[in-house]
Amino acid sequence: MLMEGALPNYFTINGKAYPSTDTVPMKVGQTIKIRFIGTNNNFVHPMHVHGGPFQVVAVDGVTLNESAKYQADTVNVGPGQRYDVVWTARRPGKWLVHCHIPHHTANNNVEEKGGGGLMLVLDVH
Ligand SMILES: [Cu+2]
Repeated sequence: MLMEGALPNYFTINGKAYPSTDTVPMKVGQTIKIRFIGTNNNFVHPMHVHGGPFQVVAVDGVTLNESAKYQADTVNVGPGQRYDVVWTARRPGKWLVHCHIPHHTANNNVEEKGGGGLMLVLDVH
């Protein structure tokens, strides 16, 4: 993949690049709250979850009123922004949480297991 000039070629979730990111075991019917935090100063990350939409329940540390909560399958997490989303495990499978920018799911062009960077697996049984 063509990289973007002098931009970094590693991106991390909780300090780890896929496939070293933590896999989260879940059972059908369980929910998980994912807190996306844009901890960098340069990038917007369109964070996406496979396997069905999530509900956005808080933005920038403020819990949304019931009527303001909304469904989405991607949130654009900019520098300093925080999104809390709740995702329900609907079906068994390995569902990816990842950034939609290909460069951000690469590990300096030496990807393993089909990806890298901003990616982790929700392993639903
Ligand atoms: Cu990204």
